[in-house]
Amino acid sequence: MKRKLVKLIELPKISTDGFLCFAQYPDHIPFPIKRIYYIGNVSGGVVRGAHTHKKNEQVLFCIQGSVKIVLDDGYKKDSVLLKNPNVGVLLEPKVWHEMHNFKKDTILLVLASRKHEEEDYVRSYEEFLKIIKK
Ligand code: T46
Repeated sequence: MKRKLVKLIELPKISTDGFLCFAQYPDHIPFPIKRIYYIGNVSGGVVRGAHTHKKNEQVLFCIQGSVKIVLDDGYKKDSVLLKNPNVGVLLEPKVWHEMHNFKKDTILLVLASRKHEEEDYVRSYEEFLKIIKK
C-alpha cells in the first residue's frame, strides 16, 4: 500500500508578545472537532499510544517541548519529531501510533473527530494487522 504516512498540518502562527496559534475546521483541521485532550508530565523513557483507532481521526500538536510520533500502517513505518507549536500531524484511523521521547515539559494537544469510545481502540498489534489486511 503506497500512501504517505506523515501528513503535517501547519497552523497560522501570529506573533504578538509571544505567539498565538489557532486551528479551525475546515481550514486547518479536516474534520469537525468533537473532543480535545492533552497529555503532559510524562516520565522520560515512557512510550505512550501503541494502538490504532477504527474510526477516530486526530491531529496532534506538541504545544510545548517535543515528542516523536511513530506511525505504522502495517506495511511501513515513519516518524516525525513534533517540536513547533503550529505544526501538527494527522493521525488517520487504522494507523498504529506510538509517542516516544517525551521531554519533561512536553505538552501534547490532540484534536479528535469522535468522543472517547474504548471500543474504537485496537490495542493489540496482531489484531491491528488482521484488521488492515482484511
Ligand atoms: C491516542 C493518543 C495520541 C479517557 O477517558 N478519555 C479520553 O478522551 C482519552 C484520550 C483517554 N481516556 C482514558 C483511557 C485510559 O484509561 O485515559 C486513559 C489513558 O489513555 P491511553 O492509555 O489510551 O493514553 P495514550 O496516551 O496511550 O493515548 C492517547 C489517546 O488515548 C489515544 O486515543 O491516539 O493519545
